[in-house]
Amino acid sequence: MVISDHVNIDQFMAGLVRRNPGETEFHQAVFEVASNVFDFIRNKEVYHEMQILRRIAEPDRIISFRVCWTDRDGNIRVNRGYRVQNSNAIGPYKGGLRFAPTVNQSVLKFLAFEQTFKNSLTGLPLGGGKGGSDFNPKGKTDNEIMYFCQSFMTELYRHIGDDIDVPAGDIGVGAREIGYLFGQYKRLSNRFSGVLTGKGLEFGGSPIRKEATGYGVVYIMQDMLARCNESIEGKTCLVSGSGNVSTYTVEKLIDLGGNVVTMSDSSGFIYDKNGIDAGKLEYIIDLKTNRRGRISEYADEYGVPFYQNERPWRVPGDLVLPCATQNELSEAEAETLIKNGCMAVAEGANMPVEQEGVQKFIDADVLFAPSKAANAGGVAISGLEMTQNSIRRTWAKDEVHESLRKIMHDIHEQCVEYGTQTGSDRIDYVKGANIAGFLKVADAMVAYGVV
Ligand code: NDP
Ligand code: 2IT
Repeated sequence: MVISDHVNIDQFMAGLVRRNPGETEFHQAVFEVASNVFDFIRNKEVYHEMQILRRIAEPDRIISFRVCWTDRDGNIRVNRGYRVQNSNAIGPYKGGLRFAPTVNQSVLKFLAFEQTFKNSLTGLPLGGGKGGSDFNPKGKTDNEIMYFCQSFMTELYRHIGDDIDVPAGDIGVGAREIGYLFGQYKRLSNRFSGVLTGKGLEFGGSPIRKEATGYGVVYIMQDMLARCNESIEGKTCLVSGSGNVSTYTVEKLIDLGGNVVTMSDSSGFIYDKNGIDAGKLEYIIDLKTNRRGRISEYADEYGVPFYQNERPWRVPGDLVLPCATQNELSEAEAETLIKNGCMAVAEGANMPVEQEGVQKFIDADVLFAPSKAANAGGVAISGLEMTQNSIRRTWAKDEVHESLRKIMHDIHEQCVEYGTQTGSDRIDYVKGANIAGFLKVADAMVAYGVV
């Protein structure tokens, strides 16, 4: 007799919630995938028999560890570090590290779960993982950051490796942190290997990696619009965040003729109705990466309004690109954006739009590229960085950039293939990305048997 998981989605979710109490972000991410996949596999017995979804939603392992370090005043500080290794069905675990006080197991499990499908969509041999710490980098000196990174890596290094698990950056982890982490890995292991991505160009980094996520978000937006005979040129664009993903999203939007009027950080947003141009963006990059300043300084510099503790979504705009963090755009804000005439959304951050908000956009026929498709350009170029490291050469910038463009286009096409609605030419990109991402991982798992 076949014992299958022929349960309905409510029963499936009830079990997941019971096994993972209080992990609301994780529940949200699994529900989003499961609601599409359940429908798709209704008549595909093998995925039920092998309990594929149940198994992908249980991480291979979660490593949690103490990170001690000493601050500038000599106080001993204790943080918690994690690595969630979700699935290595199609390649080594791969995904970023996040340093932020909001980090907890639920957030990292949602991110590792999402990463598994995102990485599959890239077409590269990459499994899914995520890690980080509740360490708050804000206001810390360079030395404090370095000591923290060294202590964090002193535990993490025994769990990672170029064929095992390859971390990268995420919120609060950029070029500076990757440098410190890689330096410590090299010191502890006495190996120079591609164990982290997003490295400096001098020590194995890839051209275009720092730009890749943001450029990729705009490329998928461009492809969605092109399918409807539209373009970015002349459109008013609302962007949130002012970190790595946001800045290169804005750079590419400007390049393609978009008029970007908002950017933000966790303290509020600026509204520049004349548009952020290349010169103003240079100011933001210097402000954020070199001076580690706040977006409110832009308002002083250019004489535009700054709205403290507010998010940009009440500003009217055509294209919406949330690039800061999860659940930063609510259902009510989605309704406001729709009322104000927005035509397309591309999620630069991971799961920035709340579940009910996503449904509002889809129901209103707003083009909607979900994060696992829209922001996959970053990890895709990380995958190419791993390839360059293992063959010990660096490809030219143009070559890598062309690969990014092609990978994003392929992701768009996979969404079209699996997200086309019967009897309509509308594409449900959420459904398309979930199913296309699921299939490759699921088929690999079927091939391995019960492991
Ligand atoms: P950064 O640390 O470079 O920038 C994060 C930005 O988001 C900052 O402006 C930050 O403001 C803002 N932000 C962070 N937390 C909050 C919050 N709770 N509320 C409002 N604003 C907030 O990170 P990234 O740009 O790398 O990452 C941004 C998003 O993109 C994340 O969701 C990440 O998972 C995702 N992503 C990143 C990739 C990458 O390659 N880096 C790849 C794919 C996805 P402040 O400075 O005030 O904290
Ligand atoms: O969410 C993400 O895709 C990332 N933070 C990038 C992961 C990576 O390994 O480059």
